[in-house]
Amino acid sequence: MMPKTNPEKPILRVFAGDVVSPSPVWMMRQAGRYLPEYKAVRAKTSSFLEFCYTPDAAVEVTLQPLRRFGFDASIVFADILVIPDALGQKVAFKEGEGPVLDPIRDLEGLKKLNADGVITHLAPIFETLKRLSAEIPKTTGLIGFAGSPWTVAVYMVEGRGRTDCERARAWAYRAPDEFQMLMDILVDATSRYLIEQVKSGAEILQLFDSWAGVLSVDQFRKLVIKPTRRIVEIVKAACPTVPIIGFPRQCGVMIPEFVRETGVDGVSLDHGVPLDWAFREIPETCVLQGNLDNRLLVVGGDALDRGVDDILLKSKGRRFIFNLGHGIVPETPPDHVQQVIDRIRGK
Ligand code: 1CP
Repeated sequence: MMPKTNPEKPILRVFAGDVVSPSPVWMMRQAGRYLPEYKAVRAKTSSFLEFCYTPDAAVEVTLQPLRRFGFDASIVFADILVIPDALGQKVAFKEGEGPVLDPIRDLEGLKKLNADGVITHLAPIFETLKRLSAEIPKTTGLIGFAGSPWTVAVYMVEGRGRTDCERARAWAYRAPDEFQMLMDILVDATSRYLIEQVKSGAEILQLFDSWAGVLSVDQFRKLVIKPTRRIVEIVKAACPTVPIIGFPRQCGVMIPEFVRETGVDGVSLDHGVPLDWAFREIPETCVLQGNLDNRLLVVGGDALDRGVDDILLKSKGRRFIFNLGHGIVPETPPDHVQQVIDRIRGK
């Protein structure tokens, strides 16, 4: 169990072992295009990565949802694809299309990756974290994050999002040693990146494994559980008290094994996971986070209230962090976010 680091922050109290009521709340992608004030700042920079590497802009858009909604945690504004960028792969974000990368599909491509400059390249993100830890309210937790090796590898190999990951899955079967090289590079770069985030002020870390659900059981153990466990070990060796949240999206019945084998302190659940089942199957030492359907947040009204109430009922008396099952989508009306916060806090 974690030491009681900062009793003023409800989210850290949950990790320290307390049942906190009402549960702390934050939302994945709480900064972003659903907020007009985000679009206004974003419009000033053409390249999305450059935007992530500009501390003035990144601090501002991280703070925007806190000002509006008073979330219990703030997540540093960056992206999971800064790691391939820092390794020397070409990464671009195209309007309406999302990320586009120069794909890596063979040993030649792997050999071009260079991990030496990762920390220097990502220095602006550490600067953003330092400023945020001075600027956020004293009751708000500061979350740092990275993509998990498998999910980042999917983008590196496929060259884009919205995929069924066929090339990455085939490569991992066809040439497991080569694919392992890629995973090793990512475990090393991601661990160093996360440790530096903690040194810069991150109080909690989240690992996003958005594509974990496409793997067979054997490959899930090899490409999700093992690398996650390595990262947890390396980060904990340097930063023993920082809570780490895993997010193995769409992994259903594999989630208890994921928690047991990786040593994460918390697990973020997608909306397909029955919360009562998760509370039964996952040891109480692991904090659960989740898992409102992000579509309900678009719909609003009574349906949204019922969705929130169901989660509140099932998580009553437990160590829990209220969140979505996946990130806020751009078409979400900001008022619906406020509706959820008010309902949780009984206003
Ligand atoms: O136009 C814009 O402004 C770009 C939209 C955008 C934003 C706001 C992208 C492009 N990334 C982000 C920020 C971001 N991404 C954050 C910090 C903001 C916050 O949470 O408040 C975080 C935590 C992420 C994480 C991320 N990026 C994930 C994991 C979570 C998830 O959604 O599954 C993934 C898969 C990405 C890749 C990515 N970056 C951007 C897009 C549109 C995507 C998804 C592409 C796809 O469809 O596969």
